[in-house]
Amino acid sequence: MSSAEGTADFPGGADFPGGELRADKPDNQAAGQPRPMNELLNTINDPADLRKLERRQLKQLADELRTFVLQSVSQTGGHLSSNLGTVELAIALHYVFDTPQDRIIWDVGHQTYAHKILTGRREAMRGLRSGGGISGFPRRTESVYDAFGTAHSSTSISAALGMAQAACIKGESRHTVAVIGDGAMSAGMAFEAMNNAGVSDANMLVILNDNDMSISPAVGALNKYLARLLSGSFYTAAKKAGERMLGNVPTLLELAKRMEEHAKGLVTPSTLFEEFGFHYVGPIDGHDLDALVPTLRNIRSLGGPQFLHVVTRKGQGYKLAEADPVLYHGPGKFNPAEGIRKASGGKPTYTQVFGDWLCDMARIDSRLVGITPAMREGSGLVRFEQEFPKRYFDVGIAEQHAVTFAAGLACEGLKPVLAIYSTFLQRGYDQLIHDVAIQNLPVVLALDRAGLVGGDGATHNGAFDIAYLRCVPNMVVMAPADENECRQMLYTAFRLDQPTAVRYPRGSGPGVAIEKEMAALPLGKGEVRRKGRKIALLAFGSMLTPALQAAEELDATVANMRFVKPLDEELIAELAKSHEMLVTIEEGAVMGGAGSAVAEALAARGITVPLLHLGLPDRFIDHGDSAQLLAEAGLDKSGIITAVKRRAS
Ligand SMILES: Cc1ncc(C[n+]2csc(CCOP(=O)(O)OP(=O)(O)O)c2C)c(N)n1
Repeated sequence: MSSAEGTADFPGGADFPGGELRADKPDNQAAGQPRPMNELLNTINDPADLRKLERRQLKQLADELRTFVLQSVSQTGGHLSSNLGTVELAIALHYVFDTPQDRIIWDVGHQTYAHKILTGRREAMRGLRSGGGISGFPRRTESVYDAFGTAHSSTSISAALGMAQAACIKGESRHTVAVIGDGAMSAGMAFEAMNNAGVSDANMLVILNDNDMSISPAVGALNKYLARLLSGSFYTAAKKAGERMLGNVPTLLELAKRMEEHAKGLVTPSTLFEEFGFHYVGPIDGHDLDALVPTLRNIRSLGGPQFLHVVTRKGQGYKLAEADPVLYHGPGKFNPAEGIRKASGGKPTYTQVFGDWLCDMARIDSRLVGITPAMREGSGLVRFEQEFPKRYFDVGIAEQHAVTFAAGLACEGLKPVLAIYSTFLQRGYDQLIHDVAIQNLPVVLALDRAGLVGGDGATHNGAFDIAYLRCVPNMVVMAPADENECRQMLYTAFRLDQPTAVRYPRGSGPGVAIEKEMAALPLGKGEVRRKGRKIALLAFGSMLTPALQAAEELDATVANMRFVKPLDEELIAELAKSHEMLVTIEEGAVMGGAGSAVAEALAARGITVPLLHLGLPDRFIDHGDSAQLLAEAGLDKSGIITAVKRRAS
């Protein structure tokens, strides 16, 4: 059993043979008597309750909590592997630190379910990620224990440093802790913060939660460095070097040798973080409460920037997730005893349409290279990596770098296709303007999750790309109305000699047959899909389907605009002349969006016509069911009809 709905980060759903629950046996359970369900967990309504427990009880609590997380996520969908990996860490942090007075900032925040459950949201987990329910990420408005709102990665160290410095300035004595994964640690922003924090005397602790995974296997030199830190041989060498250091007074020759070793980073495994000015402790087992609790207590008594390296395992305690943490990163609902089962049949998602196009195009044109900032699965690049490993680049969680890296490739005559979520391109905006657009480089941006994403909520909605892209000179921006148009637009984009974005929504489209044959669309041309009277609906991308439905009742003309930029100004002028009202409809922020572009075009030609702009309102849209959220925003058939009738009356 599985729902096709995974997290927005991840599609969810694939075949897996029968599963098995593996909660590690609690200590005293071996003796016989089964315990009441959630015996301890049910007594924890906030961390003060947790701090009343004896240390020896924490293991039982961890077992109960882990089982609760698994059961809960299997019923709501959400992030699983990462949350099974942070159970002990969440317990130890709230046990040792005086939360909420002390601040814990979770990076990304997708791994905070145990933290949520321990901080008064056990029952609320039932409504996780659904309309009106709690968020899948930390939210300051949701709980005082959520010290900082997150969902995009690698912000925790900066925020923690800000809070630690604020405490200093205000003369408040408290601890600030950032918990960051090895994937998130690979982003430039994390290092910018380390660079800043290391020379401060801020009392802050950075905990590196190292599970050797991003969503898919972690990539990059930092990852290799961390692996080296953990490798036995490196430790042995470092230990021996340390022993020699502590031995007899060294000769000059030995000193010179040690200096060389030190310069090479061979003497102490903590070189990198210590060179940044942090006091490094670790690595320790992040599932061993007997190691975590005393270590955190010790560190709590130290001043200045501290760095604790903990090693955890994604999916810990649930066999199937341990074996395939990628599959269980962000599943939909599933039966824990069976594991995730692929939802059979169904329409292809836009992500799949993109992935198939990429492979087909790569076969035709050897200049094509594919780039993902750590979203291989979510962006549909799994097959491309297998078929074209040398032309595939996972650059880590590094959107800024990804954009400029694409620019570099384009400078040398390659044709980079950057697969990136609309929301994450926000990170690479200056790079897009400064490195790609000013130099008019032919980079294709395959913008997935453009529009509302559902369960992941406001942080992940692709609401702003139309507005932030269309104002950039040299950009071409297209929005496909169906799957086949998506394929043809990607092809069109690839053939252009300038930066081009194709923005498509999460999930599947109307189910139009996909033509294998690729043909370029005329640049900046829309098409009339239905002829009606008085009212013309100008639909962009995904909004064509509800526009056509609404048009039946309104007897309206419907244009599939296809291009946000360049706009089909001729078509707009024509429709303005032949209709009494124009209605623009887009799945993007209405302010500065495609509708604004239409208004600007009309104004530039001195055409006045009653105009109605439908799109996402000027407020952040929370998590919930995508279709319902669209309806609430008035972007479904009945919303369009109501808005048009209201305006026309
Ligand atoms: C800026 C940004 N890019 C991409 C993502 C998508 N994303 C969510 S979790 C994740 C992996 C995080 O890996 P890590 O920090 O190691 O945490 P883990 O899940 O392994 O505990 C990614 C890439 C994101 N949230 N933010």
